[in-house]
Amino acid sequence: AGAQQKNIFNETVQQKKKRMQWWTDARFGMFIHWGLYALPARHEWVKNYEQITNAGYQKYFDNFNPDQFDPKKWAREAKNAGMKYAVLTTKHHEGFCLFDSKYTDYKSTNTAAKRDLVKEFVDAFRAEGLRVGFYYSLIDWHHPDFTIDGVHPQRIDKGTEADYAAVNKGKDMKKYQQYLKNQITELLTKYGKIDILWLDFSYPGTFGKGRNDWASMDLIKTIRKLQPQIILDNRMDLNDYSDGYDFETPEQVAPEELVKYKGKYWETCQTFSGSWGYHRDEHTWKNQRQLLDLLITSVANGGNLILNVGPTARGLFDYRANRALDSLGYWMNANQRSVYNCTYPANAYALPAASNIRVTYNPQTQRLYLHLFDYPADGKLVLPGFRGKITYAEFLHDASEIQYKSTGEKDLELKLPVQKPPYEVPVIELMLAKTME
Ligand code: H79
Repeated sequence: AGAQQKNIFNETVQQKKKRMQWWTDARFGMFIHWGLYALPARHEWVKNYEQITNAGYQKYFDNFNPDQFDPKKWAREAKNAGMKYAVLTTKHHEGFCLFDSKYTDYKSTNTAAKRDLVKEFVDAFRAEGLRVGFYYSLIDWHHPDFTIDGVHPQRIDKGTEADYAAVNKGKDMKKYQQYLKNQITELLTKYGKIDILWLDFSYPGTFGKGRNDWASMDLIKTIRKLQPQIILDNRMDLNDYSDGYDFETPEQVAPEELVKYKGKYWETCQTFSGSWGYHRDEHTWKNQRQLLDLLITSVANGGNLILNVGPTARGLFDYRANRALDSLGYWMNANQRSVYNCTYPANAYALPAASNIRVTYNPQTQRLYLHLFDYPADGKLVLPGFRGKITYAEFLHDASEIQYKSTGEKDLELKLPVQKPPYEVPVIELMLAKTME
């Protein structure tokens, strides 16, 4: 046994499990990255990548006018894709706030939008029965007290230490800490119950920022006090405390890497095309198969997928996002039972990796779901070691029986139609003979 992990609060494992239940059942959410960076439309890090000053960035604030913003439409689009929750950037690294904060003028109410966009988002998504979460950036490239980091090897503006000292003269991170706390308090008190808080991000070290910069320990106490049920990501640099966060956040990783997180609470976040903010000229978008792979492989390893949309500066999901969401909705409409409330099965129900079948399992109904990423050309599917393990087999999308017989010593052979069903990844539902240990 390893050293006992430190903790801040007194929640038991069972209490946490109960608090997390809706989230682990939901499995699939929508991330929404929206801010002034939708105007340049060339990545949400544009201000940093191109070293744009506040003055140079001002034109995006002056021209922000999302005349087609309709969060009810966003909510319907998320719901139709099978998503159960949504997390919106209330403020990204650029510092622009989509809500009517008392603590800054750099906010949507002072633009042509004239409205608290966060409030409208919350109301619209709640009305569609979706859970709501807030992304809030710990990093802030606009706030006057936020210091510029030292000579980091990965930074493109390689100044000297003296240059940084000059830039940071008179800045006071203590004041920024108070700003963080004030704004998070606003977000957690003015919009009703908030289901998720997604703080982003820490990069502790000589040239970075972490818990001492954000006053994380004080902040997490405020968060837990204001919203005791909220589910919190792991980016405030308190990962050495078992309850310094609720879930891990592998960002833009390949599906093959997700097996590492099995047994933890986790959510992988992913983009359609690479950028989180709307990016006009990024043309390599993941196809339906890649998106299904991310979703199904997440569930098959006991985790969630939060898939990002970057709305345009006018407030619409662009046609590529809509096409992708529609394709997921088509699949989910027929196959969602293998996603919601599901997780990985016991090892005895695993299948050889070469079969390219991802297995999910619903502990409540004792059903197993086989996701066929490869479809057998002759319709014969052998399940090694499955003899005596099931009482019935059917396709999930139409509940049509799949006949099977014993083969070898311990195996089953399923007789699938030679014609593949009209789903990129067909799903077989198996009723288990006995309760899985
Ligand atoms: O909001 C989305 C991204 O904008 C944000 N997280 C998702 C959800 C994100 N972007 N990048 N990252 C998180 C990680 C980036 C790390 C680095 Fe650096 C940026 C490595 C080098 C430049 C900052 C400076 C951290 C280390 C040096």
